This record gives sequence, structure tokens and C-alpha cells, in this order.
Amino acid sequence: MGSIEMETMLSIRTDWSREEIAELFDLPFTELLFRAATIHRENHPPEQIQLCTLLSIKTGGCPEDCGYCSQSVKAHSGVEATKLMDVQAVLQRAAQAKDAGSQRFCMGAAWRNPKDRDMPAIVEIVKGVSDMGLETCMTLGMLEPHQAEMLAEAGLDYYNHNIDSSPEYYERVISTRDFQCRLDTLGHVRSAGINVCSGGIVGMGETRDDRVGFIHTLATLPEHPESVPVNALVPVKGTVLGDMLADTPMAKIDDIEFVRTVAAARITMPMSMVRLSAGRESMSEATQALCFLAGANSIFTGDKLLTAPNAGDDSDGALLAKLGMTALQGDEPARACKVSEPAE
Ligand code: SAM
Ligand code: DTB
Ligand code: SF4
Repeated sequence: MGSIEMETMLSIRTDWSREEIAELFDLPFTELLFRAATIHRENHPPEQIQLCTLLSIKTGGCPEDCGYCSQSVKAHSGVEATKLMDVQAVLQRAAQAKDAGSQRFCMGAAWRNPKDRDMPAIVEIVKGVSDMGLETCMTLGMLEPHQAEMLAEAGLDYYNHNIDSSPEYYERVISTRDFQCRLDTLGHVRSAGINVCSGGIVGMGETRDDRVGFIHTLATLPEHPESVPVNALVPVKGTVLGDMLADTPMAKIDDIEFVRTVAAARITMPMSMVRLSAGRESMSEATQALCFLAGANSIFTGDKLLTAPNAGDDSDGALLAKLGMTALQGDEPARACKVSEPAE
């Protein structure tokens, strides 16, 4: 290993204190951005953005009560429940995503957890998408260790499971499972050797301290997630949080505070891909550009997320061209970010 590589590995810390992260958030904005941009370009090509495509392979009817989600049975969002998509139909959508230049194909199911009887179809989907040369990511809810093993064996590259917020605020948004359940699934995914994708949502009415706690939880996991999606809440009518935000427009997250959260993720988790995920549709080009400067280097393309609208290929293409940025190229999924010991 070269000395620069060694230096980078040694700069990966999992011992961040909450105070240190709060101090990052408190920095003058330009100083925070400068630090984040510096760390970003030391570890990633700063002009390249990873393009990911999202597909809902099983929509709606979820028994969980996540206050932000249109797919919960508790929401009155008008989203209709569907069965798991047919394998061939998923593969067709993956082929379209590849043609459109996507590097990673992320598939989501509105489940509390997959049932064992669902696993053979899921395994077939992972193998099929992988064979097309796309990176695969699944988000299916909580996993048992044996299910994580099955996904690993099928060749799944990433598993997405968000911690969503600080441990304290999490309990106010979701009552049907606890924060530790999320961490347990992340542990099973990691033990099975699958890359971890974990992040959360900003703008749910949480405080600055909750955003600090959110980044702190991710940055102090035994290994940083290889992908960190930072979503801005998409306020969906008929969900608890969507309706709350409609009644109190002042609760909407401030753009600068959103960028600060992205910068804190970049500084504390230097090697991770930081994804500017949901919420781009209602974000100005200038705010998105600030997020890229602050270290976001991945987006979802296409005109739909799971159920909510997304910015769309045309406007993304135009934005990247305007900023002189290009799609990240690369055939190999990122490897797990190991925390290395100082050289003897
Ligand atoms: N059911 C699985 C689970 O919750 O783990 C997977 C699908 S779930 C929709 C994936 C993630 O999407 C959630 O953890 C949340 O972070 C994000 N999400 C859902 N609804 C959102 C919204 N309205 N705005 C922003 N992010 C949202
Ligand atoms: C993630 O963090 N964001 C994506 C993905 N992981 C699965 C989901 C965003 C969902 C936005 C709301 C919707 O489309 O319903
Ligand atoms: Fe279900 Fe996932 Fe939506 Fe929660 S976020 S209600 S677990 S689909």
C-alpha cells in the first residue's frame, strides 16, 4: 500500500464524539464547506457523480408506521398495494436503467421484513440484475442473518437500511420497531459481507442536535457504511409528517442546514459515497450544487423514486452539464471501508 493510501486509511475514524460533530455543524458555513470539499477531493474524483436508479419492486401495504412514508397502511396517501413484481419485469427495468447510464440498480420493497417464501424470487432478481453488469442494491426491511447470507450468496452488492434520524428522534417517528432493530439488521448485512448503505431523512421536524446524533450514529458504526443516502423529507399528503409540514411550513428544512448535514457526513465518513437522495425535485440547482461541493457524489436519476416524483433524466443531464460534472464510471463496487490499525 502506498503512503497516501495508508494516510487516507488512517484518517478514517469511528471514534467521533457527538461534541466534535456538533462543532462541525457550528462552523462558519464557508469554513465547513471548504473542509468538506477538501476531504472530498482527497478521496474521490470531485467532478464525478454516481448515477443510481430506484425501482419499487413491491409497493404499499406496509404494516410499519413510519411517519414519513406513503407506503404505510397507516397513511392515507392513495398509494395502492401491489404484489412483488415479476422477475422478468424487474430485469426489463434494470436493462432500461443500464441503457440510461445508471451504475447501480436499487430495488425497494414495502415490507417490515421479507418472508422466507419471498427469498427465491429476490435471489433470482439479484442474480439477473448482477449478470447485466449493474451494481445491485436491495432494501427489503429487517433481515434475519440467514436471509442476509442468502442475499450475499446471490451476489448482492449493497443492502440499504436507513437509521433515519438520531436514536431519540427515531422513536418519535416510528413506533412499530425500535432503533436497535435497525442496527441489528445492519450488523447482519455486514457480517454476511454485503456492503452497507445506510442514511436517513433530514427535515422531519428534528432539531440540529438530532441531525448531529444521526451523523454520529453512522460515523461511529464499527465500519462506515459504504453508501450514505441523505434524503430531504418528501412531504406526502396523508402521512403524519407530510400533513404536519403542510400545517407548519416554517418546519421545512433550511437549505443551508441541509448542506451542513451533507458536509458533516462527508467529513466524518471520508470514503463513503454520500447520496443526495429523495427531495431533489424541490431543491434548487444552486442547493444541489452546494451539496456536490460539500461532498455529495451520488444521486438517484429517473423521474420516480419509489412512489414520489424525482428530478428526471433530462433535468439531471442538464444540471450535470451546466456544472461540468460527469457520471462516475467503474465496474467494481466499492469495497468495505476497513478501519485500519496504525502501521507497526
Ligand atoms: N421498507 C424498507 C425499510 O423501511 O427499510 C425499505 C423501503 S423504505 C421506503 C426506504 C427508505 O426511504 C426509508 O428508510 C426512508 O429513509 C426513505 N423514505 C421513505 N419515505 C420517504 C419520504 N417521504 N421522504 C424521504 N425519504 C423517504
Ligand atoms: C433511500 O435512502 N432513499 C430511497 C432509497 N433509500 C430506497 C427512497 C426514497 C423514497 C422517497 C419517497 C418515495 O418515493 O415514496
Ligand atoms: Fe414500511 Fe419501509 Fe415505508 Fe417504513 S419506510 S412504512 S418499513 S416501506
